Amino acid sequence: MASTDKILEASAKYPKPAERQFQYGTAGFRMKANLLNSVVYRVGLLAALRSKKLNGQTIGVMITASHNPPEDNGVKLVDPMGEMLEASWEQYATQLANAESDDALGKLYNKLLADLKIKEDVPARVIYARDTRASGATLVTCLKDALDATGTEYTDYGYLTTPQLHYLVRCINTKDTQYAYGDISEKGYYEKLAAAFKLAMKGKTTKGAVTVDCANGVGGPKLHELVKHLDGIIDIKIVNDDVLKPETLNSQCGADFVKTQQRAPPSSKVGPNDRCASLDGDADRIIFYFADKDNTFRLLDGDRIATLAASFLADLGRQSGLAEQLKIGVVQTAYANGASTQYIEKSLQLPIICTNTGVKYLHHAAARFDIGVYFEANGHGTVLFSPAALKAIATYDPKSPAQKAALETLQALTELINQTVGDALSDLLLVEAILAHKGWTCQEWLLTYTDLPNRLVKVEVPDRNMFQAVDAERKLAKPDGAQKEIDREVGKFSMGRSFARASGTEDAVRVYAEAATRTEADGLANQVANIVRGFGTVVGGT
Ligand code: G16
Repeated sequence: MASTDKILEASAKYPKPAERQFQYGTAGFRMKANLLNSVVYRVGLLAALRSKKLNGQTIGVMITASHNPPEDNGVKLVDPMGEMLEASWEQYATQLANAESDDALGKLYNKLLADLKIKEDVPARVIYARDTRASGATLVTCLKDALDATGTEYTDYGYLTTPQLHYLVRCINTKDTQYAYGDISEKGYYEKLAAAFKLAMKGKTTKGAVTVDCANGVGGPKLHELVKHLDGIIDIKIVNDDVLKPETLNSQCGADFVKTQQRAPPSSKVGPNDRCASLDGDADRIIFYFADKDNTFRLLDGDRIATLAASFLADLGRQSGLAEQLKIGVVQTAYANGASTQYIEKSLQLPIICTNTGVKYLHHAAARFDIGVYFEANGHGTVLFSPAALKAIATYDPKSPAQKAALETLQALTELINQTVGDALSDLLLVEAILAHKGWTCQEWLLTYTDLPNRLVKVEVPDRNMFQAVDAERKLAKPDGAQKEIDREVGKFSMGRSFARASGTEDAVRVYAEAATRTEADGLANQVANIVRGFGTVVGGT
C-alpha cells in the first residue's frame, strides 16, 4: 500500500472534531484530552516529515499538558538538538491539525512533501514519552498509528518529564560527535546530573533540607530516582508525589498553584524558614518559597532564580579570570517583576532582553549571549552556554588556586544545567548548589531586592483570540481602544504596570499587574481584568 493510503486508512479512526480550530500555541497543542486524538495523530505525521526533512535525525514527541488541570492533555514536538520545534514549522502542525477530512489531510501531507522538498525514502525516526495523565495511553495509540502509517522507526520511553525527553533527543542526535551530550537513557540523565552536582558541591554543604512538592505529577517518581544517585549529599524531602490518583495532578499544589495563588499548597506541613520548592506537572518549571518567622509567605520565583544564577555566574566569571570571554545576559518576559529587572540592570549591571511568553522565544534570545540566563517568572528556564563559552571554560589554564576552584565550579555547572530546555530537576540542584556556595538561606536570597507587589488574574472570555498583544506582549493592539483604557488605569497607581495577553495554553486572557502596595496591585489587576471582560463580552456578544 502506498504510504498515503496507509495514512488515510489510519486517519479514518481519528476524525477531526467538527467546527474546532486548533492552533500550535505557546507549548504545542493543549486542550481537553477528549478532543486531541486527531491532533496527536497528525502531529505524528508531522514528526515523521520533520525527521525525513532533517535526514533522519530523531524528533521527540511529548504528550503532556504540564501545568493544566488533569482533564487536559497536549502534545509538542522536540527538534534534534532538544530544542522546541522550529517556529516556521508550527504553521504546518496547525494546518495538518485543521484539515477537515481524511482526503484533505492526505492532500496536505503530499503538498508538504512536495513544498518542503522532502524525500519520502529518507528514514524517519521519533522517540516519545508522556506525563502521568490518565488520557496519555489513548493518545500514545493515536501517535503510534501515525508513526506506523509513515513507516517511522520509533522508541516509546514511557513516562518521562518533558526535559528528560529533550535530553534524550539531544543525546541521540549528538552521539559519537564532538557535541555528545550524554548516555542515551533515563539512567544516563540521572548520572549526568548527579556527577555534575557532586562536582559543583565540592567542599560545600546545603543548609537544612529542601522540601519539594511534585504537583502529583511525573516529577515525583523521577525525583525519587534522581535522589538515589546523589549519595545523600543533599536532603530532599519529596511531597505530593502521588501519581496513582491522576485527579490530584496540579490540584492545590504545584508551581502554577503556588505562583498564581501566592501561597504554599494547603497540604504543606513545613515550619518557618524551611526551604520549599514546587514543580509543575511535567517538571519543567520550579519555584521556591518559605514562610518567614512571622509565618508570612515568601515567594522566590523564576525571576529570583534568574538573578541568583546570573549573579553567581558573573562572580565565577570574574573569579576564574574569564570575565572578558563570558558576556552574561538575562532574558525575561513582561511577567518579570519590575524590581528584578531593575536589580539586574542596576546592581548586577547585566544586559536584559524582553521576549514574548514561551520558552521557545526566551531560548533563542538567550543563545545570543556567551552565557544566557533565561527564566520566566513562572519558574520555567535554564542557562545556555555558547560553544565559545564552553570552549573557553574547558580549555582555560587557571593562574591561581582561586581561579582553578571557580573554573571547576563553572565546568560542573555546564554539565549540571540542562542545555535543551528549562528543567525543574536540574534547576533544583543548580539553586541548591548556589545557595550552598553562598552559604545563604532563603531569607538571605530574598534580601537581594524587594519584589513589587503583583497579581496575576485569569479572565475567561468567549474568544481570547480577539486579544492581540504586541511589544513583547506589553501592549494590546486589539481590540481597538482596550490599551488606552488599560493605560488610563495604570496611570492612577503608584509604580503601576499592567498588561493583558491571551494565554497560549489555556482558554483565557491573563492579566498581570504590579504596583507600590499589595492593595494597589490587587486593585489595578481587578480594574484591568474588568476592562478585558468588558471588551471580551461586547465583541464576543455574550
Ligand atoms: C508553557 C510554556 C511556558 C509558558 C506557559 C504559560 O508552560 O512552556 O513558556 O510560560 O506555558 O503560557 P501561557 O501564558 O501562554 O498560557 P508549561 O509549563 O505549561 O508547559
